[in-house]
Amino acid sequence: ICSQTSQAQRPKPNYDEAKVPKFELPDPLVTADGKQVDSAELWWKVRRPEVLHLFESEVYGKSPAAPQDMLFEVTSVKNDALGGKAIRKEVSVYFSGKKEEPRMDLLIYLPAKATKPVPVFMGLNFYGNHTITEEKDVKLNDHWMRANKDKGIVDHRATEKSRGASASRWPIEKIIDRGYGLVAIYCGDIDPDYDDGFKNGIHAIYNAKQKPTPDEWGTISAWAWGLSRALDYLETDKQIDANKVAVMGHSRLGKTSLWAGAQDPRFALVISNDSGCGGAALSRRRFGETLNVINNAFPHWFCDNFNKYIDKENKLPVDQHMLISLIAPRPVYVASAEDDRWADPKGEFLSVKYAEPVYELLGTSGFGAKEMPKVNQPIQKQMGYHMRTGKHDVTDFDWQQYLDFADTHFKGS
Ligand code: GTR
Repeated sequence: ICSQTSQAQRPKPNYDEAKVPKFELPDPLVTADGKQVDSAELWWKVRRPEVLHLFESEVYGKSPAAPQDMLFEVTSVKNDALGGKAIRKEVSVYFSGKKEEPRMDLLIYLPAKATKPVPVFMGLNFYGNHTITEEKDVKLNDHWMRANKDKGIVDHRATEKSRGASASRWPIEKIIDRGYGLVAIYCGDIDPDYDDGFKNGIHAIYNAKQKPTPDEWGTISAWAWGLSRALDYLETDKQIDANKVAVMGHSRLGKTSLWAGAQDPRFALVISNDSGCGGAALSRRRFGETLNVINNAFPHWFCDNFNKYIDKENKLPVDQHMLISLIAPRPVYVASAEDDRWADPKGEFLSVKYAEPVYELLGTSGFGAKEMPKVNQPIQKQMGYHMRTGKHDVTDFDWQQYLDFADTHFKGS
């Protein structure tokens, strides 16, 4: 990675709306050769593949196809989890088809009283599946983790102290009570979150001989790829309705849920919680975190080509509203938090708004909002948005909206 700048050289983030530069966004509905996209057919045949390719080659990097022979192993089933209201399963996914690393573990909670396959939320987490639940008999993750004493991570490994450390972000019982399942995966099972030159995680299989080229997958693409592999498993699980999988992620993992949903049309609903720069926020606004900051702090997240646009956002052939447009016509929900200015709430709102023409072209109810709504006033049509009070986090308020949104789109209420 060529353009690392030292801490001292890095510009201060801008939080002043008056200092947001003037910019013109690329039009999701104009093809590379200047044709107006005025039909669904032109969108599907020409423009959508163009936009998808640009995100692959210039932003996140292209991922390989699914492996031929993955191995799924159910390692535990508990029929009376959560005091009897849930069925809990753990499933290991072996990417090479053999019982060897890299391996990704799924933790699955399903409503015990379900009489037919259930819709599920699926989401990556930061410190292992055992951190999302208070249940003590869930397997403790055995892979590398980022340092975090508060979360009980010692020498880059989870300890018993880390059990339940992120439970506030995953209201499992509420999700179950509303008739949904939850599928959890630790992102580092797929690719550990540090810049190791693409030697570990899933990159170890595909990039053993050669590191990714400038247009090939970084870590966000690897995580998104892993989500699709988890969906491959869900398609084999008779207790789950694989046509109703909502992919949800927070922050860097919200960037990932958007990219996963953009690439893989099997994700029926997509949720981005406080995803910010490289997620839902428009790069051209340069508000809060910028391309300069993110590519220097996390050089492994994006493909190397993304560095070309540092401080040259106007040269980007896409902006993040076009990422959202790739999800059309499927329901998409973007959430911001008022105090999370680093993630640029307004830029996140505008991405939804500027993706709306594609949702309209494809005949959906779109978004409908011209101006940013007041705090804690969700907008929910085919596209959803809210800015809640509070900081960068996932709260019960956020989940309340996601559950309501899923009810509308999955249950028709
Ligand atoms: C920050 C990063 C953000 C966001 C966040 C997170 O350090 O600048 O882009 O991804 O981490 O994932 O919590």
